[in-house]
Amino acid sequence: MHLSSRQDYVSISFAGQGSGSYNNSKQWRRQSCWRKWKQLSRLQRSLILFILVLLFICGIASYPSVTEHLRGKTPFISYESEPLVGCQNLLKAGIIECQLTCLYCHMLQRKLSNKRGPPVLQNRLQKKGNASETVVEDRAADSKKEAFISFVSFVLESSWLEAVQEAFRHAWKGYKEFAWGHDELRPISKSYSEWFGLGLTLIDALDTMWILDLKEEFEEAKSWVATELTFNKNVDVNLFESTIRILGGLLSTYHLTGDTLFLDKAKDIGSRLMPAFNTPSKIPYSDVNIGKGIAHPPRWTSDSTVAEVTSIQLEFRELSRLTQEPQYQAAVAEVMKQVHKLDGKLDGLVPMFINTNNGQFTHQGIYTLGARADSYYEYLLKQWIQGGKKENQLLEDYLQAIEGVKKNLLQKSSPNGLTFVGELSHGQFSPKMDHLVCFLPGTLALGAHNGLPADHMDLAKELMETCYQMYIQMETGLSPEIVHFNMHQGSTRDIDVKLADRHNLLRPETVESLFYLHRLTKDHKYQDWGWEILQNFEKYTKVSSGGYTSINNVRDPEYPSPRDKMESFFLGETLKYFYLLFSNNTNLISLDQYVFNTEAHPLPIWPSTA
Ligand code: DMJ
Repeated sequence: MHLSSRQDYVSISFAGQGSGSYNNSKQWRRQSCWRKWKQLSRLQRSLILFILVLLFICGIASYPSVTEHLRGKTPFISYESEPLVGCQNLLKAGIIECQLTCLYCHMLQRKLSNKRGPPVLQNRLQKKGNASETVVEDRAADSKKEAFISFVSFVLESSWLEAVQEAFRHAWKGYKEFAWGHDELRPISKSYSEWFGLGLTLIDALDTMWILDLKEEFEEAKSWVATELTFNKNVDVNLFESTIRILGGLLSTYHLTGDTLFLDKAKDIGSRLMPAFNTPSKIPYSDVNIGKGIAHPPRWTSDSTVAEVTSIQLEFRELSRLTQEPQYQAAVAEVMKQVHKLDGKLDGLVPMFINTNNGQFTHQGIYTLGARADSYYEYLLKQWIQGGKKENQLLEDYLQAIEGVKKNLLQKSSPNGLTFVGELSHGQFSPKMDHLVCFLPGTLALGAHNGLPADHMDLAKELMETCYQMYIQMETGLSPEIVHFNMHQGSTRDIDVKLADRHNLLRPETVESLFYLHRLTKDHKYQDWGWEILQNFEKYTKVSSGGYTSINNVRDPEYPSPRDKMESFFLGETLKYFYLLFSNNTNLISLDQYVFNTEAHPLPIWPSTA
């Protein structure tokens, strides 16, 4: 039998629970054992005792190697393996406390000898007999079950967290050897690519190393920041990308470590990005030369992307709070104020482009939660949370937009009825969904956690299932960049992928949402799903000499066709969210104290006096 989740562990182990004659049979077994023991000759008894002592000594002698294995590189319990065997191994390793050992043996024994019908029926028969005794036994069984669940969770948690640390070390090894101080690793060609020339991967990964407790790696990266990183460079950078990855990464690392090196660097890059806001409309340009202090739009247009100009607010607001210099917050607040008032929205949904000269939406009539609009919605909610839930306009825009999603973009697929978020183009619905949209389940769950309508959580759960299906329905178990859902009666599969959309860039959104869903519902199935996805990244994107690569074809497990690039967000976001997903410690970046920017950098929720 193949078992693939913690749920299976638990249900199998408890399958035999509920028999009414447990106490009597235990007594009977004990008495008959004692009788048999007394029937043995003195020589036989001595021999048995001698063997038991020998086994005990062997057990002690093998203890260091076993514990070493438990701490070792591969998780001790193979996720794919039969869980009962896994538990037996743990028993052999002697890491279960006495009571739990007995509990497990007891359950295993009862499972094997359970030939009297399903537990529900047994419970009913038992309840007919002696009601009060049953209540006591049920409670005892419940607490044993709880103990068992928390034990299994503990073992899985340690081995899964260690697997993420190991993945990070492997990615870091490639970056360190072939791309140190450059923007991105090209793991296949053992080289690097440059985007801004600012050590993007290193900066994006700083707080991940801190959170994953990789102190050595963190220290070497920190010393690069201290000695090598300079923003006094004649380079064009994208305002949005450098804000979320560099400014966001430096600010969060400052908060986690308290080291002012990172705050100084954050102030430096923040102030160098400000020329982007010098436009006729005050809607910022997409690009800025941080050495010359000159900003400009892309060569082919004077438009900026709506998601880009509305997803830099968390970072600039925080910079103002820390420096007590209001110009950063003022600049990004002006953008929100204008977008709030603009015509051209559909039930709170925004178009994808905005003009930097006149401040109006352009290319109107297309509405998506994917590329070019996604984080607008995310930052409405997160700014409201960051500021202590006082800025009502942000909340109203967010709530209206979610209603707009439900009314215009939400549909179900055929044949299995997966809920998905499509797109609207001039009144025409398209069942196309970007992987980027998978940030939405997490954002909805975060909103519900902060007092927004409970049906947001219901929708979050449905969309989470869809995003998971986007992975497991592919031959590699990895999601493509874009999927199309079938809506016609009689379709045989829910998800189609066009040839051009089959790539996977190691993106974080699904893992991010799994983290929120697990953290906020405590349902371990989300961890199980995440573990499955991590295994698939390991299998199809890991490069043996170091690093992980994006791939071209998630539908071809024989040749997924590596793209030779490890995006900085794989370390900044994907691995960080895996770690936070697998951790059961709700205080590890508490969602009541921090809000994550769209690049997974945690920034503090402002204290109410601020
Ligand atoms: C990241 O840079 C951010 O999460 C952004 O909001 C969307 N795209 C990438 C990751 O997919």
